[in-house]
Amino acid sequence: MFALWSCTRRPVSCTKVWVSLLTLAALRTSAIPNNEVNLLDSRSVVDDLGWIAYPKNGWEEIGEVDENYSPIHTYQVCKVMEHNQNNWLQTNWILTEGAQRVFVELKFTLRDCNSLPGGLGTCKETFNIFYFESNEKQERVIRESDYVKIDTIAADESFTELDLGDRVMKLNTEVRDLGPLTKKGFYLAFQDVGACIALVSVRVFYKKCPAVVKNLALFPDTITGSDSSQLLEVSGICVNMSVAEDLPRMHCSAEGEWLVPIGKCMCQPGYEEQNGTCQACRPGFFKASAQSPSCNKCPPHSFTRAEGCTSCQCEPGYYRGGSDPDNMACTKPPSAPRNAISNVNETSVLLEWAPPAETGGRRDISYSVVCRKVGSDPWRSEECGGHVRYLPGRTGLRNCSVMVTDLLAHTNYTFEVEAVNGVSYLVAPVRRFVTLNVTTNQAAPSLVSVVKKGRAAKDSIALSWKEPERPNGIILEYEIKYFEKDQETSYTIIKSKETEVIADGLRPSSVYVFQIRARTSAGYGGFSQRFEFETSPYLAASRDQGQLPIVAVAVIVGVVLLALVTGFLLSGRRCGYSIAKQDPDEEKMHFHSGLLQLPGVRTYIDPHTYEDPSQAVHEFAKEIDASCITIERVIGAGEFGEVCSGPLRLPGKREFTVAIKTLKAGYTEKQRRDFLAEASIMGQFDHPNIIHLEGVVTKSKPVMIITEYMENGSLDTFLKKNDGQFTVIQLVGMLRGIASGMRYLSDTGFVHRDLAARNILVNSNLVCKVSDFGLSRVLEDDPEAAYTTRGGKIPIRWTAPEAITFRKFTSASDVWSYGIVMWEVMSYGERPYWEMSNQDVIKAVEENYRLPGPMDCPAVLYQLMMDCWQKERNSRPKFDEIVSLLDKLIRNPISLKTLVNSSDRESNLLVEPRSLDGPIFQSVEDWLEGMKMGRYVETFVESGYTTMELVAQMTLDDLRRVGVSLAGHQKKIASSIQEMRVQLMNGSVTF
Ligand code: ACK
Repeated sequence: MFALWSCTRRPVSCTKVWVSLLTLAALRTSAIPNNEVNLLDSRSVVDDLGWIAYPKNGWEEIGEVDENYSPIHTYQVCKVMEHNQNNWLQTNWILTEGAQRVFVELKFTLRDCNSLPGGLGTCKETFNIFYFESNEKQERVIRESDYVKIDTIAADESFTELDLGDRVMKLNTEVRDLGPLTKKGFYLAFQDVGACIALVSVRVFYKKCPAVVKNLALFPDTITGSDSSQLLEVSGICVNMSVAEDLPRMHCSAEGEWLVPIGKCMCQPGYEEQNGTCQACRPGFFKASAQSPSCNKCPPHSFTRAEGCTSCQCEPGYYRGGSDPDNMACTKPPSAPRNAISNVNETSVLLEWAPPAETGGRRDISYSVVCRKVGSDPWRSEECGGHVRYLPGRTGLRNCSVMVTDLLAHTNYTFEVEAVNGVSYLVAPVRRFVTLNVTTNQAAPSLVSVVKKGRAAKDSIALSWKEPERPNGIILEYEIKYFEKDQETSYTIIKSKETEVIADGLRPSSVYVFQIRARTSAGYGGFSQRFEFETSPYLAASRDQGQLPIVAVAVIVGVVLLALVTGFLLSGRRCGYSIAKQDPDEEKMHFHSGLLQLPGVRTYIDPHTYEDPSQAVHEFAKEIDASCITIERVIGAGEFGEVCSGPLRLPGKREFTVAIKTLKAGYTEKQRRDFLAEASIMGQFDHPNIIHLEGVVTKSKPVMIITEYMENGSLDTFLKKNDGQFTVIQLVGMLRGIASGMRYLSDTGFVHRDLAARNILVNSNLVCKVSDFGLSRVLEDDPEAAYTTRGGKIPIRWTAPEAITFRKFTSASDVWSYGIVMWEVMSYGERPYWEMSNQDVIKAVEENYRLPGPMDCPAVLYQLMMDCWQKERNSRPKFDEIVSLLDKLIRNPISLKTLVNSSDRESNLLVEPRSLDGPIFQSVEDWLEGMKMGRYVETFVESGYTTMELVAQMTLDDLRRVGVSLAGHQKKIASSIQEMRVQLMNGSVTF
């Protein structure tokens, strides 16, 4: 503590002003903010301030030192006892340095007038502050009138004698601003009018926004504006190696603060920001654009070696596509597509393939297809041309498939499927493709489009139509489907070889819907659009029309009867679907809910047609409680799991052994469905030569199919094990059983598709039963089934050529397979075509070569095999004919005595087909006696039927005429004649 000011000379008017050391210390240490620039600071002046006081006895400069002995300049005045005080203190010229608004910070102490004894009348507690602007230093004292008043300053805190005693100093700080200043400098003046003041410090400063780098832009020191609310807009300058994205700007407020930054600078490509500067990217890093915030590591298969790179270079063998971003890895073209397969459907082909093994690191793989037509010279091919259509397109294919349509029928094509990606064009001309060779089939006919209504009666409508625009072959027949409008579930189909037909049996005044389709050897075309025609009203019928039905009925009855007899004699079919032949060229069938309506014939129902397959299982298979079954032994492995055997104990029934097919754990829903589909199919059959289904276990796990147990397992293995052990009659008996089972299947409309000795089971009595219905329609489970060029899986060696080539699976193709089974049986399980490849088998069969007769095979049996292998499927015998023939052979074992010529069974050589000499029927007498019909010998001879040649031509009427009146005898003799005709036709008998 020390005396700042003592006025000992004038003890009454003077007052001692004490300033606490603490306060002085605060004065010294208070730092100046960085946005203030001092123009004057009385505290920092070492020498006298040299301000002018007038009158001279007014303000007085008093120099003191603080505790650090640093000088402190104060101006004091304290003429409180005297009247009319007007003491001025003028500062030196203060340069504005360009500031238009400056601040004056005053620190002062002021004596409380109340604390002064007797001085109250004149004592003041304020003083005034003025300024005067000038561009140069004034050599004179400025006139009072020249000053501009800034303010009257009052003390917030004044002090008293008591305060002094308490040693408490009250320092006031007041800040005033002045402006707008327009001149180079100015003077300040303090006017005292009778107060007791000590001006401890005067600081004059202006405010600025200090230089700053913001958003990579440098904003320089900026003096604030003249107005307290003014915002100065300042443009920044981009730092080194940076560029302005949007001109950077900031606003300098009157308080010296930067506000509202707009725009920014960004480091140039190859540079990144670090602490407000732009630094070059290191080797191995890059920055492609100013917009990227920082350098990035080079993406895979690329590099940089220098600093400041804007992109990375691809490693050798890798490329960057035109539109690939710089941060994407360098990539390669893809390898060729894999596993291409084709599926020919007439003149269309579906090409499918798997994506390439090597995608080159890209996802933009697309495929294109090149189609070439192969002519007679396989080395020369031509592009397919514009008529070929590609769905969805030829190039730019995103999926691994394309449908190519409108190809030429019976033509060889080569398809190249190429995989390309976004860098393939950089590596041209290297092409990576997979090739497919395809031969088209014949196309089905196009749609019948013109259908005309002819004469309409009350119960019939005559129709005629035009041949389809593109028959694509010879039209074999038309199928006319019709039904009463809104009664679609019950419809009729007429087959006709003509382009006109009369649909009869209709109801009067009713609208019927007609659809027609054509068939060629390639199959059916699509149905035409629907045509609606109406029958005439009943009453409107004319007399002629009215009589017509009677005539028609008479004619039809006649025709039907005739057709029945002729059909019986000619076709020999037991359960065909033909119920009435109106015309030799017409065939009529009625359907209800998709099923052919024939009394006494059960039609097989495909379980796949059920929306809910489990419904099919329970409709055709009995649910068995798992507790009734004991699995004792594993007997083999099926596609879906193990095949076991064990006893089945059904309540109230004797225990017996069954075969148990299990569905292995972890199956998918589809596998379960497919597995149970076998039961749904098997459950529909009831025949001694079809494996019998006992039931299914679906309510517990494992899911099981329970069938009868066949002690000798599958036929092929059984025969191999027992090579040469059976008599011919035993073998024929086995074949008869299989044929009988197949006859039953074909009668129900079921096509097996995988008939082979491995799918026949044999029981302890050598009874053979057809099995394996599970996936026999898709053949996925047969190890013999191989993929064809059309994509389907087919057991080539057992399958008829038309089924291999255009998937024409019919009972006739089953007959072909049956011929192969015969061969397997007669050769004791030999592999058909031995070790020939599937391709060679297809080729050989196509060239009309056939398997040779097995060793010791009766000629008649080999002839039957050869008949089963007729190229023309309609020429093959039907299963009922086969059964009859085998029955005959069993009854007449002598016929089996003639064996195949050794020339026909040269081992490992296929033979060209030719007719074999079969057994000879010697006389009509022998023949009739043979079937215990000897009583008719005489009548036959009397009627002129003296030779078997003549007998073979007899009709049912002829039989009646010669006196065979009993229906049973008629049937017996007629069926024998029919059998004879078949044998004559296939050459197994001669006269
Ligand atoms: O040749 P296998 O003994 O006869 O071997 C196969 C195996 O299971 C896989 O299918 C045998 N197998 C299949 N079903 C039956 C059945 N109902 N009775 C006896 N064995 C059967 C077949």
